[in-house]
Amino acid sequence: MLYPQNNRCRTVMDLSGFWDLKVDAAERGLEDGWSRGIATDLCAGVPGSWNEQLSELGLMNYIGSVWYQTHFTLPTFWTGRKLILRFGSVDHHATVWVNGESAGEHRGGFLPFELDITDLVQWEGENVLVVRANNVLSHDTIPQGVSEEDYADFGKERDQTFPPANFDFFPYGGIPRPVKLLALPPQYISAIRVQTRIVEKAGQLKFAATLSEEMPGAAIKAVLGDGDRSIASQEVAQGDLSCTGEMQIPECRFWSPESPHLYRLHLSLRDGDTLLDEYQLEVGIREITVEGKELLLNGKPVFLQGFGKHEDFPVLGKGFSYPLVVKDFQLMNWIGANSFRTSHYPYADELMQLADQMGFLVVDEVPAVSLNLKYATDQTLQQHKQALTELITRDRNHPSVIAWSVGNEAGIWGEAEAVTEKGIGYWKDIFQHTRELDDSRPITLPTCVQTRDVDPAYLYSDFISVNRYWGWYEIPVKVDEAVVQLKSELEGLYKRYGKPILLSEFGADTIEGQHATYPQMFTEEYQSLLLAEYFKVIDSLPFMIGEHIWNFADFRTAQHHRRIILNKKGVFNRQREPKQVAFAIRDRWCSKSIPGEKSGS
Ligand code: BDP
Repeated sequence: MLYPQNNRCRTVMDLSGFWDLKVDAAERGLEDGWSRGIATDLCAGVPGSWNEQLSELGLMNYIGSVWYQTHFTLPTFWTGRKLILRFGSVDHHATVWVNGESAGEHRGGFLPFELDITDLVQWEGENVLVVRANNVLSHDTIPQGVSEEDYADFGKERDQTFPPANFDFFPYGGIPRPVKLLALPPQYISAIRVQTRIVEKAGQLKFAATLSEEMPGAAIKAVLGDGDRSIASQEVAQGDLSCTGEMQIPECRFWSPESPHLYRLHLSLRDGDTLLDEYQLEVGIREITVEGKELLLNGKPVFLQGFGKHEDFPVLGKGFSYPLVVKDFQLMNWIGANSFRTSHYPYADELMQLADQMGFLVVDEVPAVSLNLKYATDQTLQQHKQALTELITRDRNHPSVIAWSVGNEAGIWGEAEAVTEKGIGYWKDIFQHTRELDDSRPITLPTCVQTRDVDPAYLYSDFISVNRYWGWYEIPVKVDEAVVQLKSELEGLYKRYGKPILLSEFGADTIEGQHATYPQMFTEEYQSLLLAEYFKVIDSLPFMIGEHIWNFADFRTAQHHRRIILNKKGVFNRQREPKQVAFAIRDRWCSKSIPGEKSGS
């Protein structure tokens, strides 16, 4: 799926704004004809989650359907164009109508989808766009939902959250990312895939453009630009529905965190002298591999220093905000981070574009968080595969994406199925599906302590990712004992599987302003102590390829006695102010002689 772009052949209309809103707690909307239009005095900001912005109307903890509506008028010069409605994401299931006619639906949040509405619009007067967003999750969805019966089944009634959530972040709902209407030419480029490698010190760029239909006689002209210069060009004729080509760049500036150089690949689709369509893609030329105990970027070892993050901010919920992304990335630069994981779901397209520009190394995660294998069904597997397909087709051209994370902490419920036949078969299938979609990046799956050293993730991952809370959930307060466990566990995993390891989560809840002269959980000193001791372990193990602290910033969770409104493991608070530990991390990460490389390696 190509990100919307304005150019000589394409136009984008942004539908962000105040949309009408009507809550459908009784699920009567369909029957009562709301698809033709809703009558309401309420509105919500789109993009945005409905929860915090409308908490006064009782929507803070709402799980169910909410109907949204907006209007748009088409410019006459769009006549004859193909009209595509594009949602950056709807959490979690969307049903869409235009002028009362069904335009389609999409299951699964956090990922974009497009609907062709060319035949549904009217050219005179206003068009009515109605969307039903529903955030109900179940055993069959990705992520999975959870119920009272599930807690009882596992004897974990005290772990129940409000609203029920099978994960440790707030179950927001709504339309959190931009909605756009695209006017495409009748014949157009529908997808582009680029793959880059280094061959004998030169850059190699392979591209494949898919066309909307067969166009005998049409050809694609590809021009690779660097600043004002054109450095390579090629014309390729159509074979089936796609045009493929390959370029060599002898004096190549490879993409890396220290020098995130982007070339511009401009593709134009022509039939003789007629320009049918064009698209310009920013491409970074780089290669990422796992060899022995190292992660190599452009053939050199790279050490991932950064965070697990969340999309979360007061009032916005998971709503996209340009300034917030800039702020977070500036803070990551300030602290010396070169990497982050999109825990626990794909982040907004726009954020990924800035990661390319600013040179962050991203572990890109699908929303399969805390999968409970006991309850997983064929449908869960299908949804999981669909989410992976959508994620990879959306993000495969980003140089910043250096690995796919196919889930997070399966087996956290302690169910036997996670590590026996069912779990092993499930993950084998998921890893295979991912590799078929993209074999140019490593694949990983962060594990939890519950699945010990027999998690199927270890069998199939190219590098191992472990989330560990020794010194917090396990062996709290006795940090010296905790890190002994950590070290012996990491050594055991390396010995058994022989794969490099990323410590993909570790941290301590910390209330800014709380202090103690002795080890006291929740104080700023305790967070500093725990992280410092973890760093010593990491530095002593040659097979470690990175440290992702949990979390970049405090974030809202569902209500539970374990959480004081937020998960407080942030190095920054929810408003993005630094806690005390931020300065020590900055000293560590900024003092590395070569940014992005582990000192002494
Ligand atoms: C890990 C989860 C993460 C949680 C974290 C925590 O991967 O989503 O937020 O624990 O408890 O198990 O802080």
